[in-house]
This record gives sequence, structure tokens and C-alpha cells, in this order.
Amino acid sequence: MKIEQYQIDQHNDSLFSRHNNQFIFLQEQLGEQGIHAKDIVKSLEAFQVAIPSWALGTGGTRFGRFSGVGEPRSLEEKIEDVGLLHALNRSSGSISLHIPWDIPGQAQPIIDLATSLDLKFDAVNSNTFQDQKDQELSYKFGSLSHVDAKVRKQAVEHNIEVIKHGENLGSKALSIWLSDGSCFPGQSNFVKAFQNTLESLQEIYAALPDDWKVYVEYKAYEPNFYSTVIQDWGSSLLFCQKLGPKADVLVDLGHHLPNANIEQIVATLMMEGRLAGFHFNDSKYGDDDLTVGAIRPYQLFLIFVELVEGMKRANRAADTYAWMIDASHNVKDPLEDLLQSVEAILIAQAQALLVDRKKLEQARNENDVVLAQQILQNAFRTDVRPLVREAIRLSGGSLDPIGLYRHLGVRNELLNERGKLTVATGL
Ligand SMILES: [Mn+2]
Repeated sequence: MKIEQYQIDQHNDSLFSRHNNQFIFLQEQLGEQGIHAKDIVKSLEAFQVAIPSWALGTGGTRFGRFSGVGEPRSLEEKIEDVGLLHALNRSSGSISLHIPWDIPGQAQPIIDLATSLDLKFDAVNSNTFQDQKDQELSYKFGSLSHVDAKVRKQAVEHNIEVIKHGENLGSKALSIWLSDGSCFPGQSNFVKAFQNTLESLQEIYAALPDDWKVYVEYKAYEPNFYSTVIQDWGSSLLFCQKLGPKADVLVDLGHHLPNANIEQIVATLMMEGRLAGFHFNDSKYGDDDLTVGAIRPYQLFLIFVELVEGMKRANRAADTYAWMIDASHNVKDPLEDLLQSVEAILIAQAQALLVDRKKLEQARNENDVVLAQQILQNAFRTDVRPLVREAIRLSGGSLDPIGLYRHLGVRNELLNERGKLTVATGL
């Protein structure tokens, strides 16, 4: 299924006058504070969030999975689904593939399909956290950190193969999340595990094309519950610093211990120029992978305050970082969920762009704690949705993406095309 531009335009026509009144009202309000609404709209228009191929099917938990209907059965159908999202919000212009779940038969038809939907290929992700059917050696006790050099070699070769698949499609980065670690005290020698991992990563690093990056993701626990080799941003940064300038730290919101100050981590990584980008999601307890902004929108806003500040300080455009959603769960239509996530990201960014940096810095220098807090909260408490809608509208997207998705009966169409009992590959 494809959503045509006239369908979006028609739906927008019916919503335009209400939207326009709200936008003009907000534009005037912001104008009184010296903020140019149109500049913010422009920044939002340029902001693209990658969609991971594994979020297009219904996710599960370790207790089970309740299939949705009409889920993509192939890489082609996954790309079509991201095409639907991008048509609706014009902010989901790339897809992040997972190897071996998404190995293209032939690269060119896949590239052509993506191009026809105005999509690019984001970072490619390797997978050594599970064994594949035809795999010789097991990753049960680790991959890049394994005590057996033969297992490490197999894991390194897999990552190099992932780079090759990515190169064929025009990706520019390899994303590595390592599940290696230990479940019980005594099981692993921390130092040897680190050193083995470093050696493995160095071999992968050496295979990177000149214009590629490798993103090193960390996670405090799970699936290993006593230790993980790359447990936190400090370990990840240490690996990146030892590897070289093509390695940067990838922050996944759900990969921290409870109550970690993620915005401060972001500020520090950006200060060092080592932030690769983000895997957005939300959580209440652990790595819950819930819809972005569903639980802690203020935290998301505070993170964006640091991101906006850090990008400005480094004079780097938003599209030089990797922004991706990494969420999945059991109870929503995955496409509706992703639309909500992207909207939450754009809202947080718009709010962060409202912050009066000069006044904030002045308040900090005068130790005016109350004013500093107020500056942030004023921005957070502004309803910026008209700015987000305007950005999407100007880019050709829908003023009400989920409304139009439902109005067009997209899921039902997908059910008719693909059937009821489809399971997205890889899940
Ligand atoms: Mn992630």
C-alpha cells in the first residue's frame, strides 16, 4: 500500500483553518518573547529520525508475543511500511537494517524501492546476541569478548559482513550492541573480557570504509544480569577512544540504571565530540522500550536541551548525528506507535529550541536557581504542537498523521494485502 499525496492534501484541507489559527496565535505569542516560530519550524523540517526494521512488527516480551495483523513479511514490506510513515510525517526518512534478519537478495532493487519512497539507509546493525540456524559456534557465552578466539573470529567476521551489506545499500555506519557479559560472579574475568572485546573491535574498526563510523552502544544489564562488558557510557567511551576517531558512543535511553542523569551523559559526550546519536524509547523500570515520551517527557525535553546546545557549540547540523527509534512492544499497532514516537521527539526538540540560552546562562552565572528552572519549565510547558504540525505540513506530510492513518484504514489494507497471521521477519 502507498499513501498518495492527494490523500494527504485533501485531509489537510479539512484541518487547515483550525491549524492555521493555532499556529498564528502561537507565532504571535513567541514573537513577543523574541522567538521566531518560523526558524523553529525550519529546524523541525530538517530533523529526520530513522526507523529500525525490527520495530515494524509487534514486539514481544520474554513471556510471549501477541501478533498483530498485516505485518511486513519481507525486507521490501518493511521498507514499504517506513514509506507509509514517512509519507505521513515526512520525518522518518530512513530505515536501519538488522543483519542477518534483513539481508537483501539483491541490493539494487532494494535501493530503488527505498529511493521511490524517499528513504535512505541508516546504520546497519550486527547481531551476535543470538545464534543463527547455520552458525558453527555458539554465542551462548559471548561473542566479541568470548574466551575462545575462534568464537571471537566468527563474531568479527559477521560484523565485517554486515559492513559489506551496508556498503551495498549506501549506509555509512555500523551499530554494535554487545550482549556479552556474565550472569554470575566469578563467571567472567572483567579485564580479559574487556581486552578481548577491544581486540575484536579493533579488527572490525580496521575493516570500516574511510567514510564510515562505528557506533558503540552500552547497556547496564540484560540479557546478562551480573555484568555486561560495555556496561555504561564510560566503558563505551573508553573503547571509542582506544579505537579512534571513527568510533562514537551510542546512547539508548533504556540502557541505563534507574534514575541515571542521561542529559548529563549527553552533555559530557557532546563536549568530547563522541556522541554518535540516540536510540529513543521510554521506560518506567528498565529497558521497557515504550513509546518515546510516554512516561518521562520532561526527561526527553532536558535531553534535547543538551542536544540542541551541544550541536550549536560544535557547529554541527542535526543530520550529522544518528537519530533512531528503538522501541517495540506488545499492545499497539507498531506504525501508530512509531508515529507517536516521532511526534514526541519533534515536540521535545521544538520545546528545547524555545529555551532562551542567554537568559539561562545569565541566571546560572548569578546563581538564580529559581529563574534557571523557570526558563526551562516555561519552554517545556509551551504547547508547541502547532509548530510540529506546521513543519510536517510544509514538508508535504499530514497535519494529523494518526488520524489520517486511521481514516485511510491503513492497517486493514495491510491485512488484506499480507494476511492475518504474518510475522515480521526477525522477531
Ligand atoms: Mn538500542
